[in-house]
Amino acid sequence: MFLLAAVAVLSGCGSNAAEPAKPAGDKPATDAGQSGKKLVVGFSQIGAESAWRTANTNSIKAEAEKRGIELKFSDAQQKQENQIKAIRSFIDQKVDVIAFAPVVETGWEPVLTEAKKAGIPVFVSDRRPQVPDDLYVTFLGADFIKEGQMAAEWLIKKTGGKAVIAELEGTTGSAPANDRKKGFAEAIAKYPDMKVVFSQTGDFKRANGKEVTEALLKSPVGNTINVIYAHNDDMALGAIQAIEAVGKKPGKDILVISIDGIKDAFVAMTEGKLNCTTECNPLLGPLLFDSIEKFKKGEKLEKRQIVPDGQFDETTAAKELPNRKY
Ligand code: GZL
Repeated sequence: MFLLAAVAVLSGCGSNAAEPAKPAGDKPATDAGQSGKKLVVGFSQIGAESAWRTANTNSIKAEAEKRGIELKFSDAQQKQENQIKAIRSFIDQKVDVIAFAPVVETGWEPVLTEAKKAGIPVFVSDRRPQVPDDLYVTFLGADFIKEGQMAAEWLIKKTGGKAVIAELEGTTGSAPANDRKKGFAEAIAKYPDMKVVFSQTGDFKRANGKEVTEALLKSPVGNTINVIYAHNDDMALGAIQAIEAVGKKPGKDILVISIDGIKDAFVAMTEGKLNCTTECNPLLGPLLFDSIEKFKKGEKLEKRQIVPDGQFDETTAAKELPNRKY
């Protein structure tokens, strides 16, 4: 099973993700019960905070459509209480499967216990919830600690291990913010001349990334930094606008590195304004629905399915840009 899961994960990675396996004979996916009725999946999405999230939503909706699955989709506008309400509504509607991307790590045990008691399997997409693993079937998504390490390793090479860094953190309490911070900090810990002197959340949003950086550059510490490490491209792109507004050159006076790999980041790298992005693949639709269909057929799934990461920088962006799908 591991090999199958690995193949599924690898084929779902990067911008030229292999076409997902179609259900046999193009019949719509059913609940795999005797009824033959359409499979009904309730999906609680975090929101629409970034271009990554939009690509993730599009992938999930398109894949459900392709497989003839009835998708009940809820956008929580980044509020946990809205996700909990949506999951409770899916339980009341007796959907076949619940899937969700937890906006933050904690606070999920009660509602996932209700889903378990209702006999509805739960699939976790993108971000980790801190719950006992008998409350969900599988968790599929990237390794965010590794992404933080990869960003740091690129920076160590670029700067020779000497940098004064401002960090734009993702949503407070979210797994990607916690882990990207941890992975980056662990990797630079071995370099005494690499210091994070400022760290503040921009909530994964472009406008917030700009506002936080504007305030930073007006502060005394703002004049000491020569690197901005943003937990996602949207905040990095906002920071780039703020750097330009004070007459400095992003990518040169202040290096800018981030994570996601959205198309706008590749454009910024070709313009010399962004130096590196570590790719975190949002196209999770195929793997999510492959996993659900395997589960409904009684196949065993790995509890953790890691979607591999890539990395692109100012030297490789132009060649890759035409391939970017989101
Ligand atoms: C990462 C995902 C993060 C992205 C952001 O898998 O949860 O949320 O890095 C998005 O762009 O808002």
